[in-house]
Amino acid sequence: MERTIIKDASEKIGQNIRIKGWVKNRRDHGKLIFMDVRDRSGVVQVVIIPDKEEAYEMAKQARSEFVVDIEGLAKSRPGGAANEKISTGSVEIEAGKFSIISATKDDLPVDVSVDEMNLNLETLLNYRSLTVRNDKINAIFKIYARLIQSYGDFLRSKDFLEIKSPKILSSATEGGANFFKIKYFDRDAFLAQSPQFYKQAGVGLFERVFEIGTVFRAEPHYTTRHVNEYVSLDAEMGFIESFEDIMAQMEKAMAYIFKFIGDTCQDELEKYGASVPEIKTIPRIKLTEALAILEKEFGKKVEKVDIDPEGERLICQWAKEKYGSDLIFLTHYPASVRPFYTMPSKDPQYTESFDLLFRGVEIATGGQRIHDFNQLENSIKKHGLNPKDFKHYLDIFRHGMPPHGGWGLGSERIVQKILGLASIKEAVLFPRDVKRLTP
Ligand code: AMO
Repeated sequence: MERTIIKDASEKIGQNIRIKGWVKNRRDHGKLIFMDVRDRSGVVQVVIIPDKEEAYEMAKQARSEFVVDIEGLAKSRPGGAANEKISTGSVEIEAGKFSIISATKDDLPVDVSVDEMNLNLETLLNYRSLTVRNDKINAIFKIYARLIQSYGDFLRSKDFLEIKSPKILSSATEGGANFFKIKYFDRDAFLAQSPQFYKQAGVGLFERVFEIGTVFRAEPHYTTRHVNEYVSLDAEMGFIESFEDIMAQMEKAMAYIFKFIGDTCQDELEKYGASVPEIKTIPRIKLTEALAILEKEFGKKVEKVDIDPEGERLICQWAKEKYGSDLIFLTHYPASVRPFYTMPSKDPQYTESFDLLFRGVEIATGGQRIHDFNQLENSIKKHGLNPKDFKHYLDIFRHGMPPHGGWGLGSERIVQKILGLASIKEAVLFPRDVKRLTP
């Protein structure tokens, strides 16, 4: 008999159906055995009665997380339809045949059948191949997948071409100290910190490009917002009038993504009591203004050049109170804290760049780039770097480049902030941090 996916069982009441999945839990009531069985689409209750002798003997051996194959009659579940909150829904299957496809090898280290596992982060991550089976943890990655899907869908609809750039590079893209050096045959190479140079090359080739790709950061920190390998959602577009065009495009992208997640992930969001913001406009203020607000409104002593994590949290709180917005753009970062490729403002102390903050955390950086060869070469020198080391990057600008810019958006931070997860690592299936290279 063909397999029925559990969510379709409700359309087959009165029929014999076959389901396959994992035993979520087993409850014995007198002579009856009840099991919740889970597949990719949902959970259904199965009842096994002693009269069906063979099935009953097999079911007696089954334990949580065994993989099973069950045939039986799909019946309307008393009270189930009336109470949609019953997690296993309105159907019950009365088993006629029961077989075990795969048993668990050892006792389970954690119980994944409960609504709230309340595990510490280490345990949650150490047993990833089991803990993600929990419905609430599983939901994180369904939302993550919708984020990736909607990001691509939006940019394709705006005529951006999807590209994939190399992650093994001959030099560190963004400079700084947070790059991983690797052995590449008989020489050294670096893992890409961002697709920055390649997406700019993409503008010269295709005008508008985007990339969804893994990047690597050798940040030796233990924070709730850094991992050493993350997926960056990048975009880059040509023929802009100013960096306002980029923020406008980004605003539309965020509005689309949040709406899509809201529309498609209601069940998943509910498990966290979470909601997505509804975006109309995202307020934009200069970084210098933000720093002044922090000083005036929160009495926060600030550095004159940049904003720290506490400042980001407070300025988001301010944006929420003043504009009712969960997001805010901070613009015109000082040239001293931006990479050499950033377009300077009329006042060259500042740049045509921005950060996007969401619920207290920076989720994106972007801006206009220098597109003139000579200006770029000078900027490289001004930053104390050697243009010879950037030969291939500079080549991009030899053959005609339009004014352009784009952004890099941290995918995991978005999901972390949508769901209110304590650590970004909860939003990564198999995260990498300073200590963690496994599982
Ligand atoms: P930046 O270095 O600010 O900019 O990175 C962009 C965004 O990537 C995310 N991010 C991280 N997420 C998790 N762990 C990390 N260690 C980590 N580091 C960064 C953040 C951040 O806002 N090339 C520029 C982008 C551009 O201008 O287009 C860049 O990479 O959400």
